[in-house]
Amino acid sequence: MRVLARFLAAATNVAHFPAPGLPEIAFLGRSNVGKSSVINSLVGTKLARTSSTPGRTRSINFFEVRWPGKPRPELIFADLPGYGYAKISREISKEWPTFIEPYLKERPTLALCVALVDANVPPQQSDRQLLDFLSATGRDFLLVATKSDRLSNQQLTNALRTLAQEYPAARLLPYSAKAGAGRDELWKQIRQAAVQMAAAAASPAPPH
Ligand SMILES: Nc1nc2c(ncn2[C@@H]2O[C@H](COP(=O)(O)OP(=O)(O)OP(=O)(O)O)[C@@H](O)[C@H]2O)c(=O)[nH]1
Ligand SMILES: [Mg+2]
Repeated sequence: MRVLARFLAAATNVAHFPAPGLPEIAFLGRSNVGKSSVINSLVGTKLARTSSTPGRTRSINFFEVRWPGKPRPELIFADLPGYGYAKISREISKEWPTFIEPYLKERPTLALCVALVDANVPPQQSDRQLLDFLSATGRDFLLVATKSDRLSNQQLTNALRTLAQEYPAARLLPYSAKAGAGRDELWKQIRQAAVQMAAAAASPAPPH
């Protein structure tokens, strides 16, 4: 599937968030895990800036996504700053409560959190903290194991088994931005989450 996407806004505080409207998909994970690369592989262009140096993305970057032939955009992708690298963790941990945590807790249109972990590294404490935070906040999330192209089939099977043991409640999807593996399934999950949010918005819960 080809989509049209464009940069919408970069926010480093709550006041800069675009007005909530369309269903939003947030991409989260440790610095350098491949968040911006997953976004680029989904849309098929170099939309989000990527880098081999951790800490490239410092703001929440919003992109709107439109299907070809449709008059209006249907989705927002939010590329979030990474966490977990010692060098930048002090800054990020200062920033987290000021705009990232409010975004994850309060954004009314956040339909799905795509939580990325590197399939090449063992489960990390910082990932556990994020997933616990998302569960506690009641956010729907999908666990995506990135850079699967760097592993043999057997290594990938082992890595997925370890992740499934570590996070038994999570939906888990292997992915390679480089090879395109997992792209169709991730799109399916994203569209499903967006449709569910749009349906919920169309039929608000009855008053109680
Ligand atoms: N082999 C391989 N490398 C990847 C893949 N995805 C990302 N990379 C590489 O990993 C590095 C980091 O990618 P980014 O997409 O910038 O990571 P990020 O999570 O957005 O990083 P920050 O914005 O710094 O938090 C880059 O050098 C990418 O080329 C993948 O699927 N396979
Ligand atoms: Mg990035």
